[in-house]
Amino acid sequence: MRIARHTIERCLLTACLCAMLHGGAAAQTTPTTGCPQRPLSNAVVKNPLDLTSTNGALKVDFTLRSLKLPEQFLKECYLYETSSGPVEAPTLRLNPGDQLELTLTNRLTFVPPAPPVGFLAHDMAAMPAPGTPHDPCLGGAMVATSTNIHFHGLGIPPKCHQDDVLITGIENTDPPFSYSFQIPPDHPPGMYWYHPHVHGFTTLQVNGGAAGVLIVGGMETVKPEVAGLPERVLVVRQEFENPDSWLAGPNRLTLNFQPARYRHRLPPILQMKPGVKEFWRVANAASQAFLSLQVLFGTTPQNLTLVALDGVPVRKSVEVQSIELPPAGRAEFIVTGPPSGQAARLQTAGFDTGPIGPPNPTKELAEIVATANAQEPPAFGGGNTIRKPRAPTSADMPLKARVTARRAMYFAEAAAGTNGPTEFFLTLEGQKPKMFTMSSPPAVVTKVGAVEDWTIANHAGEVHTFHIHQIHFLFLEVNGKKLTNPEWRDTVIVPAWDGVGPYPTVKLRMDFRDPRIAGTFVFHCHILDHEDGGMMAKIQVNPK
Ligand SMILES: [Cu+2]
Repeated sequence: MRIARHTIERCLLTACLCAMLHGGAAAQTTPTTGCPQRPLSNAVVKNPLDLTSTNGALKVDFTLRSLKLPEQFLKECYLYETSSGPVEAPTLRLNPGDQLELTLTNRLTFVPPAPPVGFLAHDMAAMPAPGTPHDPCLGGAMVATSTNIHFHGLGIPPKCHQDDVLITGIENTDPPFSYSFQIPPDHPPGMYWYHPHVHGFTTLQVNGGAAGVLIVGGMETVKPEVAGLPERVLVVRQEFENPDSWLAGPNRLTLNFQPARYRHRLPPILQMKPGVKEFWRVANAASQAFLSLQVLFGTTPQNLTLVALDGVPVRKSVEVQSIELPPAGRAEFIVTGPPSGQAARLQTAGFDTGPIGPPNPTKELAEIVATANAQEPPAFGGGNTIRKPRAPTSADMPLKARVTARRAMYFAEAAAGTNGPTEFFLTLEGQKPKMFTMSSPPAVVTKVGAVEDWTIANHAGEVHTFHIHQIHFLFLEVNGKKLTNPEWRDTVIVPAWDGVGPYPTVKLRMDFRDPRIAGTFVFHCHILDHEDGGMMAKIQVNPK
């Protein structure tokens, strides 16, 4: 039996447990590798391909592949076949009430030369018995070539074939795997995203580019000011020179796969018509980078009209000059094109990640060029006759609801042994700090109908981000200070501890009232190397 080289390498790490697991499967198939060319530097930025539902349904076939050429960044790509060849990471557009049927064929081949920290501790528990026919709904090997999909932010059930990451493990030898779910008819309109969520390997796959956008239609019915504006979909990703990307190292940002200004590379070009408004929808699909988005004319930050955060329209659109987006955050806003001849740019103004946080400097994401014959993206929402989505209102917000439980938890880091690698923890007060493993028991047990206040502290000298699957929460307070306009979020920044003062905290109102979200799912830090490193916990929501 021929055993693939990566299997041998992995076996050296795992005392050949994985050879038993693979049962020779890796030797039987030679998955086709390859990803399409990504755009070159300094080109005009284009929206990803749109795949739009018709008659209440969207059917999509994806193949996930990888490619690593010498001296090039790793590619992990969601491929969609079109008549003119494969296209990477299209935007999925569905309306509330629509059904998504997505088939994923996993043909990943890339295995990094070194295992992620804590690999054995995390992943052995998920292995099926040797010789057992593989059922992706019973977990998998959870190796670098395993995968699954998380639909970040959607309020859908935590079930295999819908939005589960605890038992779903699709191997690169498995037949096509189907995801099938309904966007709830009362789902808010906005920008969501899909990405792999294989514990221990999420960083690698997302850094390789495996991420795309899902847009729930109807924003124009809630925010009429965006109707008819040219609509841009912008996805910021982060690539690391070292594909063992849980190790910090040189990295760059990309905008719709085009490198942002990096070393000698010139930035992408956003063409706009002078003085004309556009509707921008930006997803931060970086594994580690915090964005502080600004549009500058010369050196002057411009007003941006913020209409939605994390896929939910804000209650009142506001003018801002800077939008902070943690990894996984999304912002939707209106931008006015610069006057003709005016130098302008889209940048991230940098972010202070704390005394021990990684560098997160100012970076130019794109040069904005105002020209009368600009290549504008298509107008948004023209002639759309979807059923009216339910706009979130203050009545939906459990601001005055009876709080059924209060919980406190904290992010913490520690070196393993005296000089070992950093271990990452997310721990409920009163529980023992443990790195997450797939077999960890739920840290929180609650039931449908609960409305809980969670206070999340940061005991580490670097920023963390809190994300929970399946639900949104109301962002109520930072460091004990009430926010004047609490909004729905699914990912939130927990500031770094300065090593001297009290631990920074955020207070969130967790809304478990939706009966669709009964089940077991996860909450974690969305800095993906922290998540892979153990900064995650389970919650079990029992049916009412
Ligand atoms: Cu973190």
